[in-house]
Amino acid sequence: MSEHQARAKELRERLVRWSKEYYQDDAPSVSDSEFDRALQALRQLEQEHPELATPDSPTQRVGAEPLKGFEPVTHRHPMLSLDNAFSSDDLIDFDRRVRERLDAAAIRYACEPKLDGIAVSIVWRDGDLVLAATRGDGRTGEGITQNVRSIECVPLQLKGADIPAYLEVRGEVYMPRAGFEQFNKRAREEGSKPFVNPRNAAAGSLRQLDSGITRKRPLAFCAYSLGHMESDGGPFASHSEAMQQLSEWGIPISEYGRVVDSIAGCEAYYEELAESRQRLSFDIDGIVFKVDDLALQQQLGAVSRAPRWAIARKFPAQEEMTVVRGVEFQVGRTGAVTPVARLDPVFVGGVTVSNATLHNADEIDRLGLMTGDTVVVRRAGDVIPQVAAVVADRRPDDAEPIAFPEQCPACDSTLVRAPGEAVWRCESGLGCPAQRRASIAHFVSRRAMDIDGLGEKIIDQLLASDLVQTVADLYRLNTEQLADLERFGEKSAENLVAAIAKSRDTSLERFIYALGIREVGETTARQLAAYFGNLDPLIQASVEQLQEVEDVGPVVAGHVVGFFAEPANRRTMDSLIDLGVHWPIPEPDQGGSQLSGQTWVVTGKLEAMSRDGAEEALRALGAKVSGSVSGKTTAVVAGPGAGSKLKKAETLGIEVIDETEFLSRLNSWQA
Ligand code: JCF
Repeated sequence: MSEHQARAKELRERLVRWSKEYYQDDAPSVSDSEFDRALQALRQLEQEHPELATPDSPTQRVGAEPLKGFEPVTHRHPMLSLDNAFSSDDLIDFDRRVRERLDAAAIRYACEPKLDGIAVSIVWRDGDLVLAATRGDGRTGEGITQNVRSIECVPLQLKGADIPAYLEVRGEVYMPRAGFEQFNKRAREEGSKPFVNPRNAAAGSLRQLDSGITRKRPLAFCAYSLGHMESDGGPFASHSEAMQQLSEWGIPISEYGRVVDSIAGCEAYYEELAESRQRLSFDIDGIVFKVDDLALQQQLGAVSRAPRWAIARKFPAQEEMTVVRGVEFQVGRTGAVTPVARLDPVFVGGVTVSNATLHNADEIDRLGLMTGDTVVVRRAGDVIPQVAAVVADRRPDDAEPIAFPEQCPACDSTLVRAPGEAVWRCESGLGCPAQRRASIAHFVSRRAMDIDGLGEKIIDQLLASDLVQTVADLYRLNTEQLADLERFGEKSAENLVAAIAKSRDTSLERFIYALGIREVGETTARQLAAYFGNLDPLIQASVEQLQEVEDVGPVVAGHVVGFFAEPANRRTMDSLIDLGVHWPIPEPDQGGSQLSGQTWVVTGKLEAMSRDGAEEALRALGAKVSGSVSGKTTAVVAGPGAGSKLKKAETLGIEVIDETEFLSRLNSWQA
C-alpha cells in the first residue's frame, strides 16, 4: 500500500468512526474543528490523487443515514446546508460574487444568529402539525413527528388568518444553555452521563424512540426558512416578510433577526453579536446572512449542498483539543474538592484557556481521563471551561491514571462524601487554610465587600505572615504592618488600608452574600436582606421561617441555620460590626418606593458609574432589575456597545434612555 493510500485509509476510518459518534451516538470524542480538518485533509488528498477516491468515502457523504427505528422521510426539496465564511474577506468575496451574478450595486441581507442545534423540517396541513423530520443526509431524514410535537414552543396548531393548506418550515431545534447546564448538573449528581454540548444534547433528546423522554428535555425551536407553501395568499417578496408571517402564525423565529442594506451592515451585525455572544441564552456558532429578496434568491440558485444566496460567517470555535498535563485538587470556600485539569494553553471560545474544571471524582471516571490524554475542551457562555471528552486514540504510552486524594490537600483531614452527593468535602471549615483563603477571597470580591486591590497573592501573604486569620482581621490592618510585607510600598499599603476602610460602608445584602454561606448567592442574599431587614432577625430565624423567603428551600435554610449556629462565625460577625462594618437599615418596601413595581434592564458600557452601581441604585429605589428585556420591562438604560437587548427593547417599543438621562433622573428620584 502506498503512503498516500495508507493515509487516506486512516483518515477514512477515523472519519467514519467520528461520524458515527457524532450523528448516531450523539457523543463525539473530537471537536468539530478537528473533524473538519480531517475531512479537509482527505478531500485534498483525493483531489491530488483521484485514483484514491472511493464511492463510499466520507467526502462523498457527510451526514447521517436515518437511524433504525424511525420512518425515513423524503424532503420535498433538499434541505441544504450553508457555505462558511471564516473571515471578513470571505464575507466580502461572498457579497462580490452575489452582486456580480445579479449585476447589482448593493444587496439587502437578512441577518440572524446561527443556532447550534439540529435542523428539522416541520409540516402543518390546514394549520395542524402533521409531520416533522430531521435533515438526515439532506434528501431523506428521520420522521420524528411525536418528538417534535412534545417541544413546548412548537405550535401544534397555527393561529391567525390565512392559514395555508400546506406549510413546510425549516428551523433549528436546540437546547438553551441554562437547560443544558441544569440537565448535566443533574446527570453528574445522579451519576448518569452528561452531554458534551447543547447540540449533542438536542440531537440525543430529539432522537429518542420514546417521545416521553424528549418531552422532559428543555428543547426549543426557532424557524429559519420557509420550505414549501401551498396557499391562496400571494407568494412572499422577501425572506424577512415570510419569517414575519410565520411568527404571526405562532411559529417561533429569531428575536435577533434584522435586515441590512449592504455588506457593511452585515459586518456591523457580526461585530455586535460577536460581542454579545457569550451573554446569549443559547449557543451560536456564527451568523447567517441571506439575500433577503426571494426572487433574487431564486435567480442565484444553489450549488450541490449549499445555496449561493446565503453564507454562515463563523465565530471562533467553542471546542478545541489540547493535552492534559496534570490534575490539581482545589479546595473551595465550602470545602468541596474540585479536580482541575492543567492544560497546554489552547485558544477556545475567544480566549486562551490553560485550566478546565473536571467537576468531581465521578467525572474523571466517566471521562476515563488519564494525565497525558488529549481532550476536547469546551468554553461557552460565562460558564468556566470544561473537559468535554477524551480522545481515546491519542493516548500516549506514558499516560498516568489520576488518583483522587483521600485527604484534604491543604489540611490533611480525611475527605468525606455525603450519601447521594458527588463531591468530596474537607470538613475542617475555617480550620483548613484553603477554605480560609477562599472565604477571604470571596468576602473581599467585587460583588461582596468590594475591597479593591486585595488579590489572591496578597491574601496568601497576609495569611502567611499571620496578620490575618479571619476576615475581621482585615479591618485591624494598618499601613505599617502592610508596608513590612514584600512587594508593598508605603503608597500601596495606604491604598489597601483605604480600600478596606471604604468597604465598611456596605449594604445588608452584600454583607450576607460576603459571609459565604453555602448556596447563598447574590440573589438569595438579596431576598434574605429584603425579607428580614437586618442581621439579627436573620440570625434568629428558624428553618421554617427561612423557607418563607422566595426560593429558599429546606437545604438552603439548613445551611443558613448551620452557619449562624457556628460560634466561630458569630464571633467573626460580631468583630466585623465592632470594627465598624455597617449598612443602612432598609425601609420596608410598602410599594411606596419611587420605582416599586417597575422592572429595569441595564446594558452596554456606562461611563460615570458601573453597571453594578446603576443596578444597585435602581434596586434601592424599589425597582426590580432583570438581565433580559421582555414585555414586562419598564425601561432600559443603554450605554455604548449595547446590542441585542437594545434591539429587542426597540422592537418591543420599550423606553430606552442613555446614561446622561439616567443620571439626571436618578438625581431627581433621590432628591
Ligand atoms: O440557525 C441555523 N443553524 C441555520 C441553519 C439558520 C439558517 O438560516 C439556515 C440554516 C441552514 C440552511 N439557512 C439555511 C438555508
